[in-house]
Amino acid sequence: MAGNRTFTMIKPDAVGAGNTGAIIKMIEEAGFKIVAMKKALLTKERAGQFYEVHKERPFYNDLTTYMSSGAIVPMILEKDNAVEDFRKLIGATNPKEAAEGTIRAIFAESIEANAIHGSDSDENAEIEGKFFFAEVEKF
Ligand code: DGI
Repeated sequence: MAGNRTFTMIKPDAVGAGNTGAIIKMIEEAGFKIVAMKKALLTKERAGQFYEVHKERPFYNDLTTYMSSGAIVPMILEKDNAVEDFRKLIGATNPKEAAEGTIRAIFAESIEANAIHGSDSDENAEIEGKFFFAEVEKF
């Protein structure tokens, strides 16, 4: 049986630093299958929609400016227990607290420019995947 799915995007700091390939390699080596992938640029407005749940937070304006500052690489990934296992692979939001060997521990620059996103629930994985991809782009 196919595993379930999560959504991720490699963020502007990591794409800009040329770490896209190294991060995708870690994702595939951890057993995730890439179901959909592209390179994209978010406008500040679309970044604001993606992070709508954070709109009352003090860092919302900086976050949406940062997330629209350069290219991102969104992906839908498939694996058993995808959401939880992927959050383990990327590590804590703040790279100073991220476990050794996690993607954020290796590649993140700061709590804001933290290299990669990972959905926090199956429901959000579905919503976030639809934000970037049409059904015909998923294989
Ligand atoms: O699910 P996560 O990405 O690990 O974390 P989250 O959903 O709590 O926050 C979404 C993003 O917002 C996070 O990846 C980086 C940014 N962020 C979260 N907390 C802070 C923050 N940015 C700043 N500048 N300060 C924060 O305290």
